[in-house]
Amino acid sequence: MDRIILHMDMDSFYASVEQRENPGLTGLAVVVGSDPKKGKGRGVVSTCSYEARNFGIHSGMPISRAYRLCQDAVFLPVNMSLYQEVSCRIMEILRSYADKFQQVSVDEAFLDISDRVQDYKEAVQLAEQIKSMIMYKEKLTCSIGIAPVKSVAKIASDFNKPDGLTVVEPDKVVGFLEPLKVRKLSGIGRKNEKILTGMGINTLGQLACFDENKLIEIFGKWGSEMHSLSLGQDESEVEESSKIRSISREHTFEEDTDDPVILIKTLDMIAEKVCRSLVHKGYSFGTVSVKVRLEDFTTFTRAKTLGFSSQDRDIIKRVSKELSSEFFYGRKIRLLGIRLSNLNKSKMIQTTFDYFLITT
Ligand code: TTP
Ligand code: MG
Repeated sequence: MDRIILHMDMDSFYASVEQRENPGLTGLAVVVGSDPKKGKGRGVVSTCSYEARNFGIHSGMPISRAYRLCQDAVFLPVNMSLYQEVSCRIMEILRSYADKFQQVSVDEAFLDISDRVQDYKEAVQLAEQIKSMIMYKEKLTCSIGIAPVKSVAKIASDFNKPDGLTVVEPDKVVGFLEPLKVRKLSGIGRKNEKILTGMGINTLGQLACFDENKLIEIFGKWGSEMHSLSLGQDESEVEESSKIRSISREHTFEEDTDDPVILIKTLDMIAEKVCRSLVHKGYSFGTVSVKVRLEDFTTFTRAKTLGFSSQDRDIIKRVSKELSSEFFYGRKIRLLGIRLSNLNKSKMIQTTFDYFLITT
């Protein structure tokens, strides 16, 4: 029997939460990012409201560029503990609507609703209920895609944002995918897109018509997978994400260095990245490890267990410096890395000065 899969993704998530918290921001161009300093900081845009998107601002853009595009925008720092708390509540709402549930990121989840509804008409009603419930409880909008497989449901939720609801019934899947750019397929990033367009493949329809063996020659196993996905064939199940054991990031220097300023700056940068990934995946950590590889490739690791669970990037920065500083003098370093382990899925309660983590 055909499955019915629902994918939900919140609209301009961090920015919408900020607008909800401060109704004075409704209808304004709001940019949320690290180090915003009223548009003059050196950080990047995490996300922005749809009003700000009209000016060409988007995630990943330097804050300074966003400021040049729209000087009237309101620039806000990332209040991750708040978004995480809202995310936890939204995920609880979603969980109650499906037997099989899979949270994919802080604002996105799959639900297998095959056992809850008889057909696509009922699926639409269920999606409308979910949207109303999220609006009622959290005063936020989301977009939903419904399709027989996960990859198509995900594309569908993005199809008519914000506040969208897009349904792709089984007999419409091939026609729906056909005109879309290859980049719409999750897994095809900028690099693969460039290779594909170089081969004359711009759309998923063109990818579907392309010789699968040639794709395998170029991309290996992934070539065969992307070919199936372009035809809307995706067997993957909705399942609770298997528990991740650790999250790590590394940096190899272009030139080996013993400059403590560069080393500390790099460690901070790695800490930012690894923390972002941790929070995005909805985890807290109990242990920080560092990896230091010297110019002769000897590699050292050091670890510290906190005794509590945290998502605090300053703790990652402080502990990783503490653990690696013994290597920062006299010897040239080739690579630095940070690993967070002892991970827990976490719910957060915010207090005035700090937040506590409740492990679920
Ligand atoms: P997305 O769902 O990709 O974006 P969004 O919810 O802001 O907007 P959309 O309506 O297009 O879905 O990401 C969810 C949150 O993750 C987003 O609000 C902020 C964060 N994020 C980053 O911090 N950096 C990034 O580069 C991206 C893409 C998202
Ligand atoms: Mg989103």
